[in-house]
Amino acid sequence: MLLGTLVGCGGDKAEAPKAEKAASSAQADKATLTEADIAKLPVEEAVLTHAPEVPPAIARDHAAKVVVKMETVEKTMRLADGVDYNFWTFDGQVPGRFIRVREGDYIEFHLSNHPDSKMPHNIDLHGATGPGGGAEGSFTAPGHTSQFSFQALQPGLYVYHCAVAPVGMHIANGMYGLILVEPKEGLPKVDKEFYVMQGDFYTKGKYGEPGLQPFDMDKAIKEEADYVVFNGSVGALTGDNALKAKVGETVRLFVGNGGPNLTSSFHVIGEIFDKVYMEGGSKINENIQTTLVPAGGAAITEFKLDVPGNYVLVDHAIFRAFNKGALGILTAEGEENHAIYSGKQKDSVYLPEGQATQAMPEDKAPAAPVAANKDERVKAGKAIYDANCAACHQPNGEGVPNAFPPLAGSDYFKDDKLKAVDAVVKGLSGKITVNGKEYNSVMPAVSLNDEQVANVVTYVLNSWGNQGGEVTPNEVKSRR
Ligand code: HEC
Ligand SMILES: [Cu+2]
Repeated sequence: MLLGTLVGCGGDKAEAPKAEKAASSAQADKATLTEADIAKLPVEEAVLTHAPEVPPAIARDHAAKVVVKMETVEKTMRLADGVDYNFWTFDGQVPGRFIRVREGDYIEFHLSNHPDSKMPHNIDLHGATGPGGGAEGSFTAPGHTSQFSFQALQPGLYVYHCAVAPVGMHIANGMYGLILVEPKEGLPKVDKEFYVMQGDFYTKGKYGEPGLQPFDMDKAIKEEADYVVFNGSVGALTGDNALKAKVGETVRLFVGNGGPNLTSSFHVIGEIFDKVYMEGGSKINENIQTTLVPAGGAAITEFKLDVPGNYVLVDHAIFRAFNKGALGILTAEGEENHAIYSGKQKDSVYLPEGQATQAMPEDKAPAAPVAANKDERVKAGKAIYDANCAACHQPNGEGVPNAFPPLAGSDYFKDDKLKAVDAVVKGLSGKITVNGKEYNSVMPAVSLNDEQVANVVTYVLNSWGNQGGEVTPNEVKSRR
C-alpha cells in the first residue's frame, strides 16, 4: 500500500484486477459512499481488543461511520524472562489492538501520540485505499492527535503498521496490528476466535541475554533475528497464557505477521486447517498443514477440535519455534476419542535383516532384558538416554542455554526423583526454573515402557554429579 505510488501500480490498479474480480466474486461493484451518504450514516465507536482477544462479529447489515481511537505509546516491557525491551506500540501492547469493521464502512481514525513519546508516529492500514494507507494523513508528533478517514472498500484481514522513517525500526520495535474488514455477508459463525501476530526482534545481546536490550540495526538489516515471537514476547501464548477451547468447538485464528523481515510458516502441531483464507483474502483453501504468512500480511485459519490435548502454534521454520520464541499453545479440553487418535497402542521389538518382528503386547512380559539391579539399570539407561534424550539435553547432560535445561546437577528433581519420571512419561511445558534459570518451553512425552523409563531416569540420577538412587518400573507405573 505504502509503496503503491512508487511502483506505479496506482494507475493500472483500477483496470486489470477489477475485471478478474467481476468474474470471480461478489465484489464486482465496490460499494462507494458519496459524501452525502456519509453524512447520513449512523455513528459508532469501534470496540478494539488486545491480543489474543478479537472484537465481536459485526451484527449490522448496513454501513456505519466507525470511530477508531488509537494511541501510540513508547514503553519498556518484558520481551522474555529477564529480558526487557523499549517497545514502540499502538495502545501499549504488541501487537496493537484488533480493529473490526464491515465492508463499506466509513472509518474516522483518530491517532494520538502520547506526550512522553520521543518519536513521531503514524499508521499505514493495508485495508485502506489512499496514499500510504493513511500514513500521510496520520503523521503525529508527540502530544498531538491526527484525524483522517477512509472507506473500507475491500473485505479481508489486513495488517496495519507505523510507517515513519526509519520504517523498519518502527516496525521492529512492535508497531503493528490487524484490521479485519468483514465481508458484507459476514464470516461464518465459529465458537472461538483468537488474534495471533508474529514479529521478529533484533537485540544487542543474543537470545535470552538478560537486562534491557537495545535495538540492533545491523542485525535487523542482515535479518538475523534474535527473537521471533507471537504476540510480542516469548511465552505470550504458553503456560497460563495458553489459548483455551473445548473439543467439538470450531476455532478461527486471525494470524498476522508484522515482520519486519521474516515470512512465517504458520503451523499448528497436531491440527490440519479445515480452511485457510489465503493471505487474508477471499480465496479459501482447504485441508492445509502449514500456511505462509508474509511480513506485512495475514491469513485466517479455521479448524475443528476433534480430540483433547495441547496443540502447539509454531513458525515451522522450526529453530524459530524452539530457540527464538515462536511458540504458543492452544489447549483443548474434553473427551478422548480413540477412534480418531489412539495414543500409543503398542511397542514391538524390531529385528531387522530377515528376522521375525516380535509382537510385544502390553499384557505380556517385555522381550527386552529386565534389569536385575541398579547397576544393570544404569547401564541399560545410558543407551536409552543416548537414543532418546541426548539430542536435546546433550550427551553430557548440560542442556542448551535458553532452550533445553540441564539434567547434570539439576535442582529441578533433586528432592523428588519422580518429577523426572513425570517429565518423561507426561511431557513438560510451561515455566520451570532449573538451577536459577527459567525455561518456558515444551518437552514432548517420550514413548518408553515402564522398564525403559525406570532405566533412563536411574541413569540420569547416577550421572553427572546427580543425587543417585533408583527408580523402579512400579514407581513409573504409578505415575502414568
Ligand atoms: C525434544 C527435546 C527434548 C527431549 C527429546 C527430551 N527433553 Fe527433557 N526437556 C526438554 C525441555 C524443552 C524441557 C523444559 C520444559 C519446560 O520448559 O517446561 C525439558 C525438561 C526436562 C526435565 C526437567 C528439567 C530439568 O532439567 O531437570 C527433565 C528431568 C527431563 N527433561 C528429562 C528428560 C529425559 C530423561 C529425556 C529422555 C527420556 C528427555 N528429557 C527428552 C526437552 C526435551
Ligand atoms: Cu512509529
